[in-house]
Formats: sequence, structure tokens, C-alpha cells
Amino acid sequence: MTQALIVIDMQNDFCPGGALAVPGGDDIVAGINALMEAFGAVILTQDWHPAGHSSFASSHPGRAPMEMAEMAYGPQVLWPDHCVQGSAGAAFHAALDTTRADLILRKGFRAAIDSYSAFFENDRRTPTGLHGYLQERGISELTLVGLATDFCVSYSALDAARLGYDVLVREGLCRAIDHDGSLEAAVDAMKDAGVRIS
Ligand code: VGL
Ligand code: ZN
Repeated sequence: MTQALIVIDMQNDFCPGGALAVPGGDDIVAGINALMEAFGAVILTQDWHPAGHSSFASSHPGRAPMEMAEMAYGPQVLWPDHCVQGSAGAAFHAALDTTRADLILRKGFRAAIDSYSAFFENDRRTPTGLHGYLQERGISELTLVGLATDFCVSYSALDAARLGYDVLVREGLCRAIDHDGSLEAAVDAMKDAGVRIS
């Protein structure tokens, strides 16, 4: 049975020096590279926003990063501009071993909707296509690592669990934004959903 390693958003903008830097974001690159060996499938996700994306605070006059906004699909954190398509910030961390990737899945490319999860956009309904890909390859066991634990990793893990996958999050190979209790809430939600955390 093929097990997949899903590496979430290991991009420059989420690493120290980036536009939405996650503390210690680059500390996990070597460990993730080393882990790839053990998996029959390696999938990388890449946050990939058009300039002026609706999740950017700069797209909402008078609003600041980390404030909440109400979107058509529900509440949304407003972020600093990050991972703009084709920018250096959107590129993978230079030390990440991208050669082992079977699939690079981009998300967040529609201007009007954000996409934290590798499976669904933030309306929790619009699919990215990853579920179909995994199903066609007969993959049902997933290990998740990457950035950030409390947003894109946990949203992906929760959706995967809901879709019936066996999901393990390797917390030591993730780093969190931890804004306003978001890390504790994410860990609680993952545990409640049956996601294994190690
Ligand atoms: C992420 C906020 C905005 C993430 C992506 O990768 O966790 N967080 N875009
Ligand atoms: Zn983003």
C-alpha cells in the first residue's frame, strides 16, 4: 500500500525573511528531505496567489494584516501580501528537495477565495483535485508536514480525515503561526477528527 508524504507550503514567504514568516519555518527542511525516502509518493503543495488576492489585507482599504474579514464563504484572516504567483517568495525554499516530488499542487490561485487546505478551498467545497489524484493512485495513508501547522497543515489534515484518509501529522516537522490561540485550536480540532499527531 503506497503511503504519501504531503509537504505543505515549504516556500520562501513562510520562512524567516519572507512576507509571512513562520518562526523556525526553515528549521524543518532537512528533516523533511530525509523523510521523503520512506514514501512511495511525495506531493508538494504551493500557495500560489494572484497579485491583489482577496486574502491580502492590502486588497481591503483600511484593513491591516491579521485582522478578520467576512467573505462570501465565511470568516477569513487578512494576510500580508505573500506567495504571489511567480515571485521569489512563492518559490520553494532553496534547500527543499523538489526532485522527489511526483506532484506539485498549487492552491489559492482564484482571486476571490483563499485555499488553506490541499483538498478544498476555504468554502470547504471547491475541490483542488488532490482527492481524485490520490484515489486514482490507490493511496489512503497520508503523512503531513510543513507550514503552517495551524493553517494549511491542519486544514489539510482535517479535510483528509473527513474524506476518510488515515492521517498522521508529524508535528516536529511543522511550524506554526500561532496567532490568537490558533495552534491550540488546530491541535484540538485535529485530535477530535481522529488525526494522529506525533
Ligand atoms: C498559509 C496563511 C495564508 C499557510 C497560507 O501555508 O499556512 N497561511 N496562506
Ligand atoms: Zn496564502
